[in-house]
Amino acid sequence: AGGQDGEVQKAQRAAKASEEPGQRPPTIFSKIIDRSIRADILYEDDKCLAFRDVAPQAPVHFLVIPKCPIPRLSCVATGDAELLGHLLLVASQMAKVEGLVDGYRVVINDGKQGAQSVYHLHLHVLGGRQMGWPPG
Ligand code: IU
Repeated sequence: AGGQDGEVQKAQRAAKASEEPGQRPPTIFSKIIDRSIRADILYEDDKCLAFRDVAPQAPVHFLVIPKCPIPRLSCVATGDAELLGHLLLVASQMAKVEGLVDGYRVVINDGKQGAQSVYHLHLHVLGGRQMGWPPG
C-alpha cells in the first residue's frame, strides 16, 4: 500500500544513499520523530510530522517530514507517490493554520548541489515575508 516502505524501496534507497557515505538515515530527524530530542511539533499523523525549523529563515518556517526515513527526493520510487502527495497536502493545510494567506514558498533541497544538510526527506514551508526569485 502507499506509504509503506517496501523491501525493494528500502534496498534502492540504501544503494542510492550509500553513494554519499555518511549521508544516510537515521538522522537527527529520526530522533525528533521518536521524541528522543525535543522539537516544536505542529502536526503529526501516522505518516508524517511537521515541526518548526530550529533556524527559521522566515517569520514562519516549518518542515514536513515522512516518518519513514527516505534520505532525499532523488531516492523516491513510484510506490511513494501517495506519501509524497500527503506531505504536500499537510504542507498546504499547515500553511493555512499558520495564517499564510498571502502565499508562501515550499522547498525541497536534494543532495550536495541542492544544499541538503539533513538526509531525511523534508519539505520546507517558508512564509510571512516577501520571497525573492531566483533562490540562491
Ligand atoms: P536542508 O534542506 O537539509 O538544508 O535543511 C535542513 C533544515 O533542518 C535546516 O533548515 C535546519 O535549520 C533544520 N534543522 C532543524 O530544524 N532541527 C535540527 O535539529 C537540525 C536541522 I540538525
